[in-house]
Amino acid sequence: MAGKLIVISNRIPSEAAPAGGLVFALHETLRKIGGIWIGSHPDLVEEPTDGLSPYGEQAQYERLAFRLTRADYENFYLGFSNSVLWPVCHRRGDLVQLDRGYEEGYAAVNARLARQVAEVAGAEDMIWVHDYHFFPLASELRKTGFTGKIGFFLHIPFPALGDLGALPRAANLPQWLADYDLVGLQTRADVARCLEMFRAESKAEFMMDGTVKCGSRTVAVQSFPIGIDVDSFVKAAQSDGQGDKLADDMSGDLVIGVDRLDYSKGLPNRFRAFGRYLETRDERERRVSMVQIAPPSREEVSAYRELRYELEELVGRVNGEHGEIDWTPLRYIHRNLDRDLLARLYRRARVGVVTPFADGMNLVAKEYIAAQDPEDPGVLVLSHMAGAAEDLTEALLVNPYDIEEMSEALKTALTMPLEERKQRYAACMEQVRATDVTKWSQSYVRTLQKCAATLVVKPTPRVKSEA
Ligand code: ADQ
Repeated sequence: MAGKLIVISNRIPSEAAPAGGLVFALHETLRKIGGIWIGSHPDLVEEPTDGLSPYGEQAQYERLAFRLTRADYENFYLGFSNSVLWPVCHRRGDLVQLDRGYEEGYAAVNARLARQVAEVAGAEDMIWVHDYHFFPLASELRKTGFTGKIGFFLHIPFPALGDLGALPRAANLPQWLADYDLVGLQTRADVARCLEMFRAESKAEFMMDGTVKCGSRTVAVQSFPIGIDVDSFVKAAQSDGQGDKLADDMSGDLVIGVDRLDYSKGLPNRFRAFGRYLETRDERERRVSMVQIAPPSREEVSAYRELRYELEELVGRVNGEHGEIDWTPLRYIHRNLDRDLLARLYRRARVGVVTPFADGMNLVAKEYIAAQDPEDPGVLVLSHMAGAAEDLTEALLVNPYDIEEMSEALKTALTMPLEERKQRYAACMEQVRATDVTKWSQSYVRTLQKCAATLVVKPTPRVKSEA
């Protein structure tokens, strides 16, 4: 690669070798080829500050942070990113909260960040932007005169055309995306929705090579299903360690769910389905306990607080109706667990339940599979609406709106013969390996490198301000 790779994501870890997942993949990519990782500093400031500053470990590549003010956090992060874009992408138009302040905050942070990135980016460099917080970043970078390659990867579902109508007029998604060279999405279904959006755009033309020309720019749209760091997860699941007490304390067979506390994850229906399963189960069968690990997130947004109350009430109802003195059927734990402990819990669980209404991919589904003992694997019950379902077709696929179907799937999973469990596990594991996160990042970077230089208009000269 002639220039350096610059990765931009909202979060940036401070430590040298973060464990697992996306953060691991980006770290490994940068460690091998060098470059810069830019993300937001976790501490808010009162006034906007210019320039990026070094953040955390600087060993094999540079880490730089931009600063968000308290107002940016409200308007850009909680507001436009998480109260407009997140619900639109997760088919929850009813939860969208439009506010001119949110729009202005989102535009201002993206414009400011673009100016700061332009300070450190050379024409030969390649920029890889992550997620919905930064849809307009390429447009803003182009305004500064940056002519190098810019790629985007959306971790969450691409919205359906009908849902895009909930976005304010100023949110020009087709143009924002056309200013990238490569738009990476999780699944083939996401690509289809993105192309549908361009099809509805009068300026867009579909080229012979599959790219989309929109105004003066051409963009490639492809799916790159993200995965996990498979080998390290397999190893973690086999590790010895403290903390398995949680599983030991649970009666009978274990069903596990692990999700950020988010309305897209379908938790209330999952709890209802487990309650329904308990209602219909034969009392003489072995007891089944479910543990749901759900660390709170974005609690400043009202929809998230309301979800928490709803879940607490449901847990009380399920345990009240079905619990015994020596048995709490549903445990609901509100905190982050150590990754190795999580992996061991997955391995102990007879069933993993992943039942979102919408999810870009869902790494928990892949982690659950990777953690299983190939000789005695558990069964994954997976919503067909999670991105992961596109490839994990041998999981027990369910409709997350259908409580009865999910309750029956729990029963099927809990009574599945060993041979069928092994066969389903092997098919899923093959897919989990095929989408290992290192392959994912390598494949994205290679594709971006190969993207033709597509800038058709002559750029305005880049103004480099004094460092
Ligand atoms: P998320 O919505 O955060 O990610 P997911 O893909 O499931 O969803 O990843 C969550 C990660 O957090 C997993 O690695 C999981 O192990 C971990 N985690 C969850 N609860 C935990 C807990 N209590 N303790 C410790 N770890 C916990 C977004 C998109 C997804 C997409 C990913 C990656 O919404 O659809 O798969 O990005 O692109």
